[in-house]
Amino acid sequence: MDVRTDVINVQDQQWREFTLVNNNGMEVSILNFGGIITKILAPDRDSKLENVVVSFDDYTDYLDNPGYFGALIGRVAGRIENAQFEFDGKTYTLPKNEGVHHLHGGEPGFHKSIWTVAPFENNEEVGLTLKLNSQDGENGYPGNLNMTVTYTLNNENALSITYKGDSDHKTVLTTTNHSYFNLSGDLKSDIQNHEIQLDCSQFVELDEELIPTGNILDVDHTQYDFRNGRPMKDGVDSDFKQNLVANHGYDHYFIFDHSKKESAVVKDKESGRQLTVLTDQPGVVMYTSNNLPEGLKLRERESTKYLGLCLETQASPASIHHEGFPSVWLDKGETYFKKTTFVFGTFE
Ligand code: FUC
Repeated sequence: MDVRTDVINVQDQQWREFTLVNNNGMEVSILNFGGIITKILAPDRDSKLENVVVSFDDYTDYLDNPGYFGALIGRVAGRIENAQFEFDGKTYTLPKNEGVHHLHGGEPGFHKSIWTVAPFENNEEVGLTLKLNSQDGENGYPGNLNMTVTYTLNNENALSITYKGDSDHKTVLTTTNHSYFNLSGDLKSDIQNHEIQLDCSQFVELDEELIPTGNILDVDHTQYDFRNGRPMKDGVDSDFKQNLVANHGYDHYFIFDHSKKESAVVKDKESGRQLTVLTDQPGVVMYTSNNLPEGLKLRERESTKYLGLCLETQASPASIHHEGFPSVWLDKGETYFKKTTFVFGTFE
């Protein structure tokens, strides 16, 4: 196992890229800018290592990165309705960076911050510790927040991400990683034939602006029932209102039943790659890149719709305005601790 370090010059900035390598030759590359995962080399059923995430060819494009490729997201992943919230008689106003709403922590959020990174290695794994202090009032959020994110890779081809945070004031926090997975390898095909299994019997209804209506719907008899596996394209071809609202696909928060060890399993028959997601988060936003612009210059090719699958494990920002949703509130002095593991396996 090993950690390689490279220096990347991007305009007037100097970034570092760290590459975690395990004994199977699997590699995960991560930038100190945004904690962005720029590459994951994972084996197909013939042990061929290929990239399984969407990434830019020219790293300068990460300065803009409107799709949040590979990035750490915070303080609050997802949309905060009308970019404001209230507690203790005070209204907190956040930047409106999507219409009248606030998306993915605002600009620059965790995804455009330079994190302090330290590599480490032990008998079981190689990893990185990333640290960031977010000041009281930054992007409108209350409280000084100390964040530590840890990426580890072991010899079982498991990439784990742990998120730890605490604040000196009551605040809101739910973090995630915004990687777009594509198990075909080197973006050979889009993800429409990826088969996805989710341990979820409920999902959150969205309005036309992708804001939760406050209703939680049952997946029964809909294209949202992934409990026994379903190809992603079912949501593309569907005329179910929720799929239409998401621009022909999925962009929804699913609530985990946590009835199984595996919260999500994604399979690509062609390559034989399988991605298993284990998490202690209460749910996941499954986004099938329905709004990915065409023609972006990616590492292997130009972008097209449905090129990546995001599995954004997190709580629900709808909890700020509605009862009964997995909460994003963090009390003063409380420790936020969450872990998600992505295991890259194969099947015959
Ligand atoms: C996901 C989606 C959004 C958005 C963004 C880039 O998290 O929920 O709709 O397009 O990614």
